[in-house]
Amino acid sequence: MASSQKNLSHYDSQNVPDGSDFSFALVVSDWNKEVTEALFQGALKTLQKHRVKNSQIKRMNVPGSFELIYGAKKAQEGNPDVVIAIGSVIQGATKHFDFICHAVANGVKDLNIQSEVPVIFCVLTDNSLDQAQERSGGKHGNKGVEAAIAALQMAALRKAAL
Ligand code: DLZ
Repeated sequence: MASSQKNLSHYDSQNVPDGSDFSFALVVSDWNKEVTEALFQGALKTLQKHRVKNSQIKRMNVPGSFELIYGAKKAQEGNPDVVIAIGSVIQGATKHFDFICHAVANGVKDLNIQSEVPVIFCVLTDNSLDQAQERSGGKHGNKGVEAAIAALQMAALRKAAL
């Protein structure tokens, strides 16, 4: 179902791994700051709610979503359990949108292949600021919350015995 039809941030807390032994690095893009800050706050509060210690949450800012790739790579070097890359790309009049969206999605995909530290893709790719606001604390929830849940699940998966 398309996210336009429901709030994707509803989840069952009982099924989320306890975060008290995990560490996270959140890399936040400055472009469309109002949106990325709301995504960051959603992720931060969700990690805290699931008992991640403040001392185990690091934040790093980068200028734009394109720089999330380098920022996330740098964050992986600190060996947190999981990195969350947070950005908001909004369609403009040119093809810039497509290039940035593809680059950051592929860059994050490559980092997941190359490193043991998973990187969660918390990058909104919207047609308008309204759409971005609806997904960063508006009627369709907050993608930052969903990213934090995914990060907790990946941290638990990483530590699980196979
Ligand atoms: C240049 C640019 C444009 C036009 N739009 C966005 C955007 O909507 N969201 C975003 O995160 N970044 C944007 N940027 C900046 C690029 O991501 C990048 O920071 C610059 O091209 C410098 O490498």
